[in-house]
Amino acid sequence: MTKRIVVDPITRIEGHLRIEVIVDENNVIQDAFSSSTLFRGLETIIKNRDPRDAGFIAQRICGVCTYSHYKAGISAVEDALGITPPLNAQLVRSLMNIALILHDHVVHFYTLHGLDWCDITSALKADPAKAAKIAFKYTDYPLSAGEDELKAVQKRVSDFVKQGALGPFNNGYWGHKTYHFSPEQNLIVLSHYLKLLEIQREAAKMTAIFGAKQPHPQSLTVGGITSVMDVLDPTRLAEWKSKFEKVADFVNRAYWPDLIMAGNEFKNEQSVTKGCGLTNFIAHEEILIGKGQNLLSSGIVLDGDISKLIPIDENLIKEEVTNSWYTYENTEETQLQPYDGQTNPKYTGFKDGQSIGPDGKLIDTKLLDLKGKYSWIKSPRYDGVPMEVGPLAAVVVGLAAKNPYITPVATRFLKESGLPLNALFSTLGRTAARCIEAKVIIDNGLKTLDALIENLKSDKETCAPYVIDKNKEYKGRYIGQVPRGMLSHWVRIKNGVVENYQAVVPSTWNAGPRDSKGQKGPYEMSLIGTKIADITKPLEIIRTIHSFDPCIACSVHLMDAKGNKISEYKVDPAFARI
Ligand code: NFE
Ligand code: MG
Repeated sequence: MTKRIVVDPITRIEGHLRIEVIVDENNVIQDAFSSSTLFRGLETIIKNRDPRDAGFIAQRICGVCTYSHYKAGISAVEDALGITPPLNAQLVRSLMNIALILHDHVVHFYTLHGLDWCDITSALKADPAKAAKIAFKYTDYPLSAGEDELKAVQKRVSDFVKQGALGPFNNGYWGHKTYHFSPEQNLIVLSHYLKLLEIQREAAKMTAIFGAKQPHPQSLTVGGITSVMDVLDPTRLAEWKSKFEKVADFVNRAYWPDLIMAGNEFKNEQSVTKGCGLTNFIAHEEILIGKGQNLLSSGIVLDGDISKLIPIDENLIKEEVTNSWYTYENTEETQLQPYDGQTNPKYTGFKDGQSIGPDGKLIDTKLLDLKGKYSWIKSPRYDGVPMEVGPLAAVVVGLAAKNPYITPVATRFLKESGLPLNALFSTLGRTAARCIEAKVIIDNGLKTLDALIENLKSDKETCAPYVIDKNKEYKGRYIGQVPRGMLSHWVRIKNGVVENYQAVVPSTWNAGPRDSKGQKGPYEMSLIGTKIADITKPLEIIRTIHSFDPCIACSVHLMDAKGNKISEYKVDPAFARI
């Protein structure tokens, strides 16, 4: 007999995500459903506004990758108006993107995902002297892993635990059999978990140097940038560089070795190595390091075949809403290209049913309507096919493109962790790919700063002039790569205002529900075949979903523009998991 497991909400992510899976009598996942239960509305708000404001409003799509949507909104309007921003502006935008991606990746692995790999309670039993020695196995210069530092970490956390208030560590599945680090290895990761709190501040400041603040920077404008005084001030450039070096040091001496250790210790854990299910990947070039030169590559890899790199035809990017709480009106099409995309909500609710309760017994509850609409997220498709986006896609596409920056780093990772190439197509590979991408960026990010300094010697331009002709119609888009994968914004301008605006966001690609052909999205496919060791503690589901770094605010980007109450939600703590 099959049983339904519900995890709602998945925490340590942005937004509200519900996962329902169906397991067989051996607790192996047979089917999976990804649902956003959050409703917002930014695409609609941008309509009828001045196009120069689109980026400012679009960045409110998210509180995490605010800058991604800001840059995308500004760039889409520039594309529509035929504006090329000066090289200085392009390079400064790239410095901000570097800062955001590095910030997101380290925060993701430690704050959001780390406790899926690291068992805090085990770390408290570790021998710090032994742990300090073990740290040298993974790097010649371990960070925050000296014996005294590790003792202090242990004391700090055990004092906290003794108070009986576990705080951020409450409700964890400590002792779960799919944790594979030794107590000493857990202590090393725990030490980095705490150290990261300092490092993430430095990374956030890197964006603020050229953005005035972070989150929600303010210095991009259609045509260029406004942070001219910062760009012309050598001390500001040096400040960015010194913070970059601190983050780079953390990536080299903590993040990279910890992921090598995870590769070593989890390589036989079925729930993280069993394969993605869906092995279609799409990624876009990004991270300008010099005029016309990007660190990351564009393209598509189908069925995990990295011997073939397929170029992207952007007309084939479409979204459908068959299983999403929307309708398409005045059209026969099931999928719409984003220039003509629609955002019309149609909520159909939940169904009565039974699922596994926290004690393993069946309980009556509200469940997703598996035959109907079940998510606020749309289903993006490329040429009708679902695709995974994100750092794993960037690495896979980079390998297919023989990208000279990505290939050696990915190869080194596989060698040091002892994993075969096909191990990349898994939860473990997805988590590793984020670290590989971070390493590619820290190895090359200063090229962008050097290119800016060099260009400033002969060119001080920061903004291109332009006019908006109210009698003309325009359309344009931005397609690029942001922390969670390929992002595109699409705008039509008419009568001097935005006529239509659509964002097709990384987490939408990954978290979207089935389409009219029954093709499942990447989250759903990645769970099928996973064996759950204990159905009352579905850590395997959480670990795999966290490996995508979900951002549900981004993927829905819908709300009532007038601030009206649309619906009321009550979260049942019985289903919430850290
Ligand atoms: Ni809200 Fe985002 C990123 C964008 S969404 S975090 O990265 O765009 O997946
Ligand atoms: Mg959208």
